[in-house]
Amino acid sequence: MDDPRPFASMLDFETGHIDTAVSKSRHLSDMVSAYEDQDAARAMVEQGDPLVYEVHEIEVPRRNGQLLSSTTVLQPGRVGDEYFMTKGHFHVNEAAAEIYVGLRGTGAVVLRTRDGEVDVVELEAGSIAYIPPSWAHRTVNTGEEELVFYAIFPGDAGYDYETIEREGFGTRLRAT
Ligand code: M6P
Ligand code: ZN
Repeated sequence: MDDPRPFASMLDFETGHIDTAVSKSRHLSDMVSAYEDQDAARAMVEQGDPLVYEVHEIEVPRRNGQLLSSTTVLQPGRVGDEYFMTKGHFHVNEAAAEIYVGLRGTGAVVLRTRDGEVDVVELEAGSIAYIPPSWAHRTVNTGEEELVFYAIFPGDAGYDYETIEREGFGTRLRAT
């Protein structure tokens, strides 16, 4: 991909849509193993396979020096008592940090290091959450409306999903 010319995109704070973005959807069938109660997840998949979240990304070259950004629209819902969440990932480039800006809804970012240290940071409209280098991150919607946030991260961050699929985050956010 060529270096882009300067440009501006339009972000709708309500829906999270970005006019220039490329979008992807994740349904529950894409992430059954992320939930503790996998029988409950499979039953929900059979009953219609709900949409869990969409990501709308402004595409730029995936290179050092570029900044990728995206909105995530995470649906409210639960699998058993565990709230809907994103898959979560480490960056392949361990030096790459990330910033989330909360636009709508209420939830949290769950983070962990490779050594298994865990942290949780609240995310709501107006929050600016800082994800330091080397911390895996997953967002969780603990509210009753969509959780919408904008993420900014280095073009060469990369996604390591496998470690989380194997080891999880070491903590789960549940309805009480
Ligand atoms: C945020 C950013 C994206 C990420 C998305 C969904 O928008 O961190 O890079 O893709 O959340 O999270 P995941 O990739 O873990 O499914
Ligand atoms: Zn990331």
